[in-house]
Amino acid sequence: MRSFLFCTVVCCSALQALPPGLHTEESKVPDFVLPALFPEGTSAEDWQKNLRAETLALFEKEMFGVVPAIERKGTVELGRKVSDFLGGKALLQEVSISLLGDEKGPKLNLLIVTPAAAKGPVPVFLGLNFKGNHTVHSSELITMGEDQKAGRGERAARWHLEGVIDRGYGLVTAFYGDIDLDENDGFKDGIHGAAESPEKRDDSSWGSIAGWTWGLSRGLDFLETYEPVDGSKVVVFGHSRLGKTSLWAGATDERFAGVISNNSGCGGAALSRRAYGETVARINTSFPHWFCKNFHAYGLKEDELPFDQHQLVALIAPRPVYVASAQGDQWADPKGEFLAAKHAGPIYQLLGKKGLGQDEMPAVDEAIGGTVRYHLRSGKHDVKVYDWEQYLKFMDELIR
Ligand code: GTR
Repeated sequence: MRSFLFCTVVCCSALQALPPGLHTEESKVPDFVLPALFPEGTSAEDWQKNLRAETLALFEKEMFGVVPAIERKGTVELGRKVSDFLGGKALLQEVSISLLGDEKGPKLNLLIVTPAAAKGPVPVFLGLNFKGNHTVHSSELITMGEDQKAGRGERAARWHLEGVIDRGYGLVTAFYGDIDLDENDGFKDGIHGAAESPEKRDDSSWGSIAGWTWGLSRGLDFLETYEPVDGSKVVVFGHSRLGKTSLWAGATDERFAGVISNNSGCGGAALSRRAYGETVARINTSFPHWFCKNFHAYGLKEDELPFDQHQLVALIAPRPVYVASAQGDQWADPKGEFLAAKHAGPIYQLLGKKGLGQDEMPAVDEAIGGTVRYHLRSGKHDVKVYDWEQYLKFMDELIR
């Protein structure tokens, strides 16, 4: 009873803080019908050969935007190498990738940390960070990133670096602003402006999430050539807006062995049609640059979307995917995130894998699932040790 009362109080206070027109009340969720993943009678082969590509193309055109043809002549410069990092248990390598092979164009600065004791190439987590590589651990050996306002190790709690290394995995990260600054600047800066003149853009041109995603794939290009890493076991990870990005990266680049999407919310794993917490209208007002212009037309018209976010999760099949929510993150609609993971299940079954394996949301702090996994962590919008413990298990059981 006590915990029920507590939940009521939390929900009410979240509600008061919400902007007008938005809510976190289950009773206000409209009735909706989810678009079918595939027509009845579809075979695994039909999905792989045609339907998957058709679904992907819809998300491209109507939501994340189409990436222009970019001549990939990225050049790589090896930077700092430390063979006794973290007291000798890890190898650190920094790498700078000129994304367009042009000294003046954007550079993706990767921080790669792998276990020193590894007997061969290791599976890794690859994820963009919000504030610079130097924020993921307090060590002075990490080159200070672009955003020098952020302190060393400021975001260490979100990265669990030593725990990852101790378990035998690697961690690879880069500042997301290396690819495109998170600003609504008419796509003049970053990879968009460098790859294509802003005048050439149309309503289906790529937004920032597609830009970050494209950059992650360039990171993967390098990891495929870097000996300490097993390029066939790179799991793309992201939190919040970067959790939306990790889902899109897994959908667009099938070389990613798995996807982890932490508290991704609207435009990520949360079903748009629920319009609970952050809505399509709201996200396009607050962050008009994240998606393509076509997506803006679906504000308050979620029913007209030709897809919903369960289909984004389905695009990752048959590879492992983890969708994680937090109880105090009602803005991201935990139930909507759960439902997208659940309703992606039939694709996994079609391809011979197990989806979530249960229809009801699990209890708080209980991880569930087969190849599709889900949990609802207690606490706020964040990445905590509990989340990482589940992601390490996911690595052990589904990737390693
Ligand atoms: C919020 C936004 C969310 C989420 C989050 C984040 O302001 O409304 O969609 O992505 O930012 O990325 O931190």
